[in-house]
Formats: sequence, C-alpha cells, structure tokens
Amino acid sequence: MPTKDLTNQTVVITGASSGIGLAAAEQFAAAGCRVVLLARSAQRLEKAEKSILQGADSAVVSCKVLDVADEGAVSRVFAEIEQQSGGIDILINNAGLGIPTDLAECPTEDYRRMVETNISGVFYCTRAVLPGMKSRRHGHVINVSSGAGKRGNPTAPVYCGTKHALNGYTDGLRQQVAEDNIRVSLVSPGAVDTGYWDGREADRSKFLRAEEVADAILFIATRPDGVLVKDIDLVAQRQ
Ligand code: NJP
Repeated sequence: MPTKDLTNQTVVITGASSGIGLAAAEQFAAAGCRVVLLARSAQRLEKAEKSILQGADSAVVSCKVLDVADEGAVSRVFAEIEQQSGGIDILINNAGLGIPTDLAECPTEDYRRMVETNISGVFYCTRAVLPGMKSRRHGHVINVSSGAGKRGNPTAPVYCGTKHALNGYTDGLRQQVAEDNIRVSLVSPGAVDTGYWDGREADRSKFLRAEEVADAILFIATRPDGVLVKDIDLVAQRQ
C-alpha cells in the first residue's frame, strides 16, 4: 500500500526532549521531515537535538523552549515557527504528565499542572496551528492520550480525567475540521518505559518502549491522503 511521503513536511512535537516525544522526533527526522522540538528545559532540548543529529547528520531539526501551559508563549512560539517554516504540516501534542493522586490529599498545584499541561496546553497549541492549516486546507493533529483516557484507574483519577477530556476534545475537533481537510488522530498507549515513571515503583521491563509508540504515531501520519486513523490503542504483550 502506498504511504504518504513526509519529506520536507514541518512537524512540531511538544514534550520532545525525552520519552515518546524524542523517539517520535527521531523517527520523523529519519522520514525526511523538518522537526521542531518543544519542551521547557533548554538543556534537555539541546541534548535531544544533538542525539537526533548524531543518528542522522542530514536531519533538519531545531528546538524552542516552550511551556505549553503558557498561553502567551504558545502564541509567540507558534507564530515564529509558522513564519520560519512557511507553515506547520503536523502537530504532535505529546507533552503531558501524570501524578499519582490520593484525591483526598491531592494538592491543588498537582491538579492544576495536569489540567494545564494535558488539556489547556493541547488547546493552546492546536488553536495556534488551525488557522494556517485551514487556509492551506492541509494538516494533521495527533494527540498522545492514554489507555487512561478510556478506562479509569484508582491510582490517578485526575490524570484519567485529563485524558478522558482529551479524547472527547479530539473526537469533536476531528469532526469539526474534517471539511477543512485536516486530520485529527489519537494514540492511546498503555504503560511506556519513559521518564514518566521515574521515582515510582514499577517493573518497566514489560512496558511498551517509546520507539514503539513513536512508530504508531509515524504510521498514523504516513497514511495516504483520504485515509484517517482515528486512534491506535496499543499495549505491550511481553512474557
Ligand atoms: O514522558 P516523559 P512520556 N510544556 O516524562 C515535556 C503520555 N503517556 O514520554 O518540559 C512543555 O519522558 C517534558 O520536558 P520538560 C503522557 O501522558 C505516557 O511518557 O523539559 N513540555 C518531556 O519532554 C504524555 O502525554 C505513558 O520537562 C512539557 C515530555 O513532556 C506523553 O505520553 C502512558 C511540559 C514528557 O516526557 C509523553 O510522556 C500513557 C509542559 N508544560 C500515556 N510538561 C507512560 N509513559 O507510561 C512536560 O498511557 N513536558
């Protein structure tokens, strides 16, 4: 089956300094895309950029510091990227965090961080790319959600709430912009061996690998025009 050629497409990835975002950046760069990495830590972004260039010195990669929860900064940074690139083709809303919460004791600050990153951040970034995508009648928004967006679990009710909200938002947006020829997709992984789990007790050896989730994201983006993958729900199956 023919796949979509992504050569020279501009791909913006939030939360690209580690884990799934970094793995996706590596794979989209290898597919010939111009990749823009976004995250809060300049140091981690520079390291990520270097590691991508080490893997493929012809990769076209740049990075910008951005907290997706900062509305004004999102507007500024995305306007810069639009101007410098001539237009964003693919946005991967990947930045996110989950804090295990006993709701009776959950600090408001933890609640706010999850909601502002996992939901408000996706809204700010998506809103920033839609006018350009609509005027070019072309674009793809891929949201990294979670199995926790479909099934609640007792350890992280706030995180589950943000990912359920993300799924509803994605579904509505997909229908809203279909007539503008913009595709909107979701990826829903189970547990993935990334920094998300640092400091927590878990046997990560049987988890998904970040590259496996990145591979699913690339699969979604390379479907030919006219084909939309709405969601990939993937889990590890390791003995
Ligand atoms: O985690 P991690 P993952 N603004 O911690 C950045 C979902 N997921 O790759 O900002 C901008 O390695 C942070 O960089 P920095 C999960 O919900 C995961 O696993 O410098 N960037 C880093 O680059 C999330 O949506 C699992 O600290 C912000 C990146 O985000 C996505 O996968 C399971 C930011 C996080 O990388 C990627 O997480 C599942 C902000 N405000 C869904 N806050 C799993 N790992 O098990 C953080 O179902 N970042």
